Amino acid sequence: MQLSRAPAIRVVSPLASNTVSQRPAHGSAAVIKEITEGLLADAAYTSPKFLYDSLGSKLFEAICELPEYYPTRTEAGIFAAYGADMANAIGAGSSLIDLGAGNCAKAASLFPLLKPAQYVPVDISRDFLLGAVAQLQQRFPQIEMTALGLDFSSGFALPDSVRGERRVFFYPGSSIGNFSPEQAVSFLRGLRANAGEDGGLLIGVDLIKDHAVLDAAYDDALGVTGAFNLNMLRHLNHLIGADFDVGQWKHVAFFNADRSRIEMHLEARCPLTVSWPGGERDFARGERIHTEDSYKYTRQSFVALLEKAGFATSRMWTDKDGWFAVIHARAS
Ligand code: AVI
Repeated sequence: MQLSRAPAIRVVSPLASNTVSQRPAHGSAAVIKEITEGLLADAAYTSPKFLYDSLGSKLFEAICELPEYYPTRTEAGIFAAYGADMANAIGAGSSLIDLGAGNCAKAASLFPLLKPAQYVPVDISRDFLLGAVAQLQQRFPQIEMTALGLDFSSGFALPDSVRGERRVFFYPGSSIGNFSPEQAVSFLRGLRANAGEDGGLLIGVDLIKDHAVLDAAYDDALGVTGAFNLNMLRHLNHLIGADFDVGQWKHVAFFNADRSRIEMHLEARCPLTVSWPGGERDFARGERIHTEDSYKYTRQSFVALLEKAGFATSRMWTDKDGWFAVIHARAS
């Protein structure tokens, strides 16, 4: 239960108090400002992007292996069963732009069917991408490859090195669910603008299902998702020089049916104070920091979202239980 009482927040000058943290901050000024604003808000929150430091990324990979976390294997099953159908819908010779490509494995498994003319993996970590692309280029020498290191979540324009015709955005993994529906529409509008008139989108979307299945996927028995969530506190300590004590917090995740989303929070186990250079906040026992939302859609509600963004749905493929959908949408 979330406690509703005025939060005890103090913004302090680093020089005016000897109670504030002496830890060094490693984040940029913009990152420190963003995190501080969230921690000092009445209902504290952080952006889910801070879940992904190097340990967080490894924990997310482990989540994808968990029996409870059905999205990864369900989507992989849909690609395996309907990849040829998808290739027919999209056609050979596209420029495949892979958003959040990571190790490029998902897209690469579709190359023999999709036969793109160009492959453009996009990820924040360009160095990581370059290693993966160098290996891929040897396996698929006929595909032109150009890696882009950028944060595409807040809008982007593609450089001239990306072919202008037949641009197909590839956005698997239901990452679209980590945007609010309003943010998702504006993100998809950005893709639509970059896709041009002959472009499209191949996207993975997690669907609403039995709430117990959803709850378990984000609160697994081994506690890997809990570790993933709690690890954010270590990352915040590094970025803003805070003194979060991970042992004082617990992972909370549940499906909020009214908002059609999984919510992840970190909840204070006892009354505590968190300090960092420039700020300090008291948390009551049971008070939470909201760390992530993962929106779940019906087929109809996601098609409506795509339409709002200027896409027309061409085909949709789902698993036999209707838990997950892969959609090909065309620029309408
Ligand atoms: C990356 N994203 C699609 C995952 C999700 O399911 O929302 C992140 C995640 N959070 C907890 N478990 C997985």
